[in-house]
Amino acid sequence: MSTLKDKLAAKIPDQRKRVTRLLKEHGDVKVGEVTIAQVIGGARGVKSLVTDISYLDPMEGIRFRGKTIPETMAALPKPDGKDYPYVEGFWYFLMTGDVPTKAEAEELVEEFKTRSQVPQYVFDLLRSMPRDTHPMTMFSAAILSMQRESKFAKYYGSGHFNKMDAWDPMFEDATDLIAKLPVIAAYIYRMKYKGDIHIPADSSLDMGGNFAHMMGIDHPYDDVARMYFILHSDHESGNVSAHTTHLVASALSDAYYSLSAGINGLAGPLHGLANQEVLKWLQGVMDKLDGKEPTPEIMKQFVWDTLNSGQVIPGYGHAVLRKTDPRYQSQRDFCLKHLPDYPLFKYVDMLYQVVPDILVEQGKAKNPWPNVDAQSGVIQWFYGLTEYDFYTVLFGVGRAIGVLANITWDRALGYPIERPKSLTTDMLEEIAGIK
Ligand code: HAX
Repeated sequence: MSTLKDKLAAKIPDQRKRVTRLLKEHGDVKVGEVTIAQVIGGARGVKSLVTDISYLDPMEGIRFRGKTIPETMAALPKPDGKDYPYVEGFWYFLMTGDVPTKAEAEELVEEFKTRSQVPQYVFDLLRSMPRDTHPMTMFSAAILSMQRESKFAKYYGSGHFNKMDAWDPMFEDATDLIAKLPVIAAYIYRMKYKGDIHIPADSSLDMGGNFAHMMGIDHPYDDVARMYFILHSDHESGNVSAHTTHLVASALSDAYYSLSAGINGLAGPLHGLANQEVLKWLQGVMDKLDGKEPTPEIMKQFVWDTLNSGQVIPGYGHAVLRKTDPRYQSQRDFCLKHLPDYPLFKYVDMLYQVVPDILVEQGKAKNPWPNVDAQSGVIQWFYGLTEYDFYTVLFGVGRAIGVLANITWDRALGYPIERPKSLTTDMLEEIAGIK
């Protein structure tokens, strides 16, 4: 048994006690009320999920296990000479809430290598799909195709399933998946965009380093990968990809079914696909300007034209956040350090200067500030990854870390099948007193 699994096993009983006490002794205490606007409006703000892995404060932004992004990056062990932490150590941190030592993170690096072999049939499946299939469709299909490997599903079908032990095979599936996802992502990328010429994994490298190597992009792209996977991992439980993964897993579907479903949600343009949309939109602006640097006036006009044509400004606004997303800020800091004079970064920065005021003037968006997706594409573009329809796959590799940690804990705490109640429009009218 690995050190991480031992640690997890030791933590689960206490957490079970806390949850059981809340349920049994305080189950009737109200946590809020639900309005008709919330029922119709996508359950916005309804407090009906629980997770200890991350928390999103509207003004402060995300905290992973209680730590802000800068605190997380500073606390976690890093490979020698690198600026960003081991992704494997971050997985340990999300799972346990404890910062691993460098030795513990490196032990996981080795363990991930033993789990990273992707079955040949996954590559065969990817190769059988039309080459112009969206990479998110390929990514989701690849994950789903591996469902036959699920240890959780085998355990469930073994005839001696015990709810109290179900976290163990879920943990196994989750770890297997995270170890394989960068290999699958890099394979899709090189098959679709790099002449189908593949670069074998380098077993001396950690996840971020190996991903950059398999993508064929030099340092500091390894640090970009570490930063990117960590930043995109978790954003509490209500967002579409996290909630979908949790919802599907609540039916005791295994991690493969659940993650594939969550990835499909991430592929929506109002969610993860927004990062591709930002770059597509910016490229459109650049083309129209024929490479000339835009003035704020010209940029404002493009923003208004987009809004007036009925579209949203991708990368701006958020369902929970009410300030600049610290994930945006973190990537902006990276840009200021590594690519301050890059023209595309200047476009992105000019958007930051003009969009919030325009969204406020338009008066619709509750949050006029940029989210994570407004800044991430420019970094990828700078390092040669200009195929923007691939960006959401990168997001998906990162998001998997958070949602898989969550569904492992879902099983550890025995959370039940999710089943909110629906009403009819007639009933809402009666409740409103208009019928
Ligand atoms: N541009 C134009 N209009 C916007 C807007 C934006 N960036 N953000 C919100 N609005 C509009 C909404 O479309 C809505 O209009 P209607 O009343 O006509 O329907 C109105 O403002 C109120 O919306 P809201 O309450 O502020 O926002 P929601 O919680 O409904 O939606 C979204 C949150 C992120 C989906 C929204 O801000 C949006 O569409 N943003 C652009 C797409 C985007 O960047 N998505 C990625 C978000 C982060 C993420 O999940 N990453 O994966």
